[in-house]
Amino acid sequence: MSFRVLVSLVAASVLAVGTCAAATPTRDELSTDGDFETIKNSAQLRRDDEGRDWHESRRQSRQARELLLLSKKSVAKNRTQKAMIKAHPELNTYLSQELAAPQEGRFRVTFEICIKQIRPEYNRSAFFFAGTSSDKKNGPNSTGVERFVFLGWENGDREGKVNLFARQGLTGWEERTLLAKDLDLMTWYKVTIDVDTAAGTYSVKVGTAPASEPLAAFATRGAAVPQRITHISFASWNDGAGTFYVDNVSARPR
Ligand SMILES: [Ca+2]
Repeated sequence: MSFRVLVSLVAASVLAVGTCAAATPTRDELSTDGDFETIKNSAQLRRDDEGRDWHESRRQSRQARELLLLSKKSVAKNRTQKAMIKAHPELNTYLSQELAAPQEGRFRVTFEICIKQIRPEYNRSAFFFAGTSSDKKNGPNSTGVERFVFLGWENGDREGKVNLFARQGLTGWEERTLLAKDLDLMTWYKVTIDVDTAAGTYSVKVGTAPASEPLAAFATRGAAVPQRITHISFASWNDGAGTFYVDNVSARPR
């Protein structure tokens, strides 16, 4: 097994997010309700309302959809509202949103994430995707051909630690690229992703650590990488189950 560590990050250099101020919406914002503050309850968060909004997009079953929750309690010092996805070893749950316009060039996505648990069976979860909804089934980012940015988390070597990884090009799980090692469970981290759709690359930064070198967009054999990015998604899978929180999501042109 060989995985490349692109940036030699030590946990200490990755500053965790202390407090979570509400994101200030701007005219340029490609996403909406990034701070989850105006969402009333879990039912509203899951529902795909008129216009662009957060919703559970995989629609596997009622039970699967109910694993997406609006959390109002204090989580690792974040007392504001946030989204939560709960692990289930047989179910898939997606929190997705359509961007204000398809992105064919350069844009940036930022979010804060707090991992509670990555289940050990597959040792991967809390996925983030930027991609499309091209196959018209199971919602955006549900199959490989729809994915451009492909990030996930796995348990670290030591109890309570997690690693952030990317899957580049046609690589399998074993050839994943480690982006940050030995971060802490139940700690908020800010992740910044600079996408260059036309170039087929993106870079990832955690906290104030240096950005990774350009990563290749995810690819599937015999299919083109998405040329227009229309959706962002967070997910837990039946074969990659985890419990995690997300807050202060923003997508903007750059
Ligand atoms: Ca919030």
